[in-house]
Amino acid sequence: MEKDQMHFETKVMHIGHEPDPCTGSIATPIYQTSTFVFPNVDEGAARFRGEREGYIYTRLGNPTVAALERCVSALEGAEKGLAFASGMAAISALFLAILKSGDHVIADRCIYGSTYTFLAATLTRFGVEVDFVDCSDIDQVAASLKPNTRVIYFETPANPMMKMVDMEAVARLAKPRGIITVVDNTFMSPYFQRPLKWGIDVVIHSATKYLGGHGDVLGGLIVGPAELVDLVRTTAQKDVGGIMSPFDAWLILRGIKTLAVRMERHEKNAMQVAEFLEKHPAVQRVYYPGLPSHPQYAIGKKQMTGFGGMMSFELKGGFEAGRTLMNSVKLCHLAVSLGETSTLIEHPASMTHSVLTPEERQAAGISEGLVRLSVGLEHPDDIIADLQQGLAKLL
Ligand code: LCS
Repeated sequence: MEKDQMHFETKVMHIGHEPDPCTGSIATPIYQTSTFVFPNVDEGAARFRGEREGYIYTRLGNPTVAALERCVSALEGAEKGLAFASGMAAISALFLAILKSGDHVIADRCIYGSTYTFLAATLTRFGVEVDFVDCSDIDQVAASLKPNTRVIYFETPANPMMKMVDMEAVARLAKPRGIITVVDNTFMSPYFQRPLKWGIDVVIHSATKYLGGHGDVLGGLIVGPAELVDLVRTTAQKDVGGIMSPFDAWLILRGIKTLAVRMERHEKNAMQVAEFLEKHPAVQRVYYPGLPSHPQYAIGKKQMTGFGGMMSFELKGGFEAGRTLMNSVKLCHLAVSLGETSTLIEHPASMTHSVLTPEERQAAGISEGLVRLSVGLEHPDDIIADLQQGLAKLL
């Protein structure tokens, strides 16, 4: 069967997981090596010139890492992929590779804290202009365009407000102007959302989350057009060096085999938890893409095939109520990160988004009392029972 004809559930197990041609090993071997022996000087030189295929040195490419890159790029429907030590290594390398002093970036205000500070504090030191807007309002994006705009960057759904952005509308604005659109697809994974299908140029993943899926590894990926991915590989990745280790690539490849079944269950559990929270008298507001009360519910339905396992919520008692809840849960772990087997609960204002100023958080819609939940794969009744005993203390 041609690989591009396979269903998603088949691709996760067969692309990047081809039996090893040398030994028949059904599990992808971990090529735990720093360097590769050349048969002779001419071959080594040809590989360095890029004239001949073949491995040189693990910072420049490794077979286990390449297997993961093939797998994720196929899942997203992209030409090529590139793996990094973390999501932040992927994001920073992409920007370093494609921007120069004097370029302008439009980014959503509501994004992961370190992505925000990389754009707001680091890139601006090198003469890049950055405007933060609400990308779910296409008129704001259009009004921020400048002749030197090079990139439009956003997350959908966004961390932590679960705000969704109409990818097709943004791509329509960007394409004729030659602006590169970049979407962080960490929250949905390619199982529920494939941004390239809507005209987006580049997709980012923190593979630490749903792709790895088990809370035991950090990683990041960029997927997109071959020319752009090759540019990142031969510049920012080669020279800055934030590469993924072969063992970490192997762990993520192993996790990806169950991506489809995990995402289905994350979503099923999350829907039940969201419905429970929305009805609870101590809860003010729930932000979950699968609830019809979500302000961008229609956009989510259009561009996603499911709603995922992430949500956030406000309690009527504000921050103090949130503190009581987070200190009272026994099954849910009080921890950052997301998209792993166990349910995680955290407080964005003092944790994942504490690097934003209170004014920046307010502009992004992140209240001081917001609580974020990554719904895991436990039995949903147990997750709900744990939240219920914590919420009971607020009544
Ligand atoms: N993109 C998104 C949407 C993220 O949520 C994160 C990390 C990153 C990129 C960066 O990936 P990393 O370098 O950690 O692999 N988000 C985290 C969070 O919400 N809690 O802890 C980390």
